[in-house]
Amino acid sequence: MARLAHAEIQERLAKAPGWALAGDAIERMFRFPTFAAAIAFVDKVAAIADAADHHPDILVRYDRVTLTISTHSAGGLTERDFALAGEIETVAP
Ligand code: H2B
Repeated sequence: MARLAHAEIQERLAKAPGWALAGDAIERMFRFPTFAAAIAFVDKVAAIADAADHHPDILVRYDRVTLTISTHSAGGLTERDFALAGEIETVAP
C-alpha cells in the first residue's frame, strides 16, 4: 500500500482527534482508572488488530497505554493506519 503524502496525512489527522504525528507514525495515549482497565483495553486493541491484520506498537505504563501506528511494510503512514486508529476509537475510554 502506498505511503500517504504530507498533505494527506495532515487531512486525516485533522479528522482523528487525540492522534498526533510521531516521526513516521501516528500516536495516541489513553489513560485508565486502573492497570486492569488498561490491559482490558489492550486486549480489545489486539482483537481489532488481528482482525485487520494490522498491528500497533503498544506501550503499557501502569494506567496509560500508548499506541503507535505505522505501516511497517511501507516504511511510513498509509490509509490502513488511519483506518486502524478509527477502529480503535470505537473501544477507547
Ligand atoms: N502491522 C503493521 N503495523 N504494519 C505491517 O506492515 C504489518 C502489520 N504487516 N501487521 C502485517 C501484519 C504482515 O506482517 C502480515 C503478514 O500481513
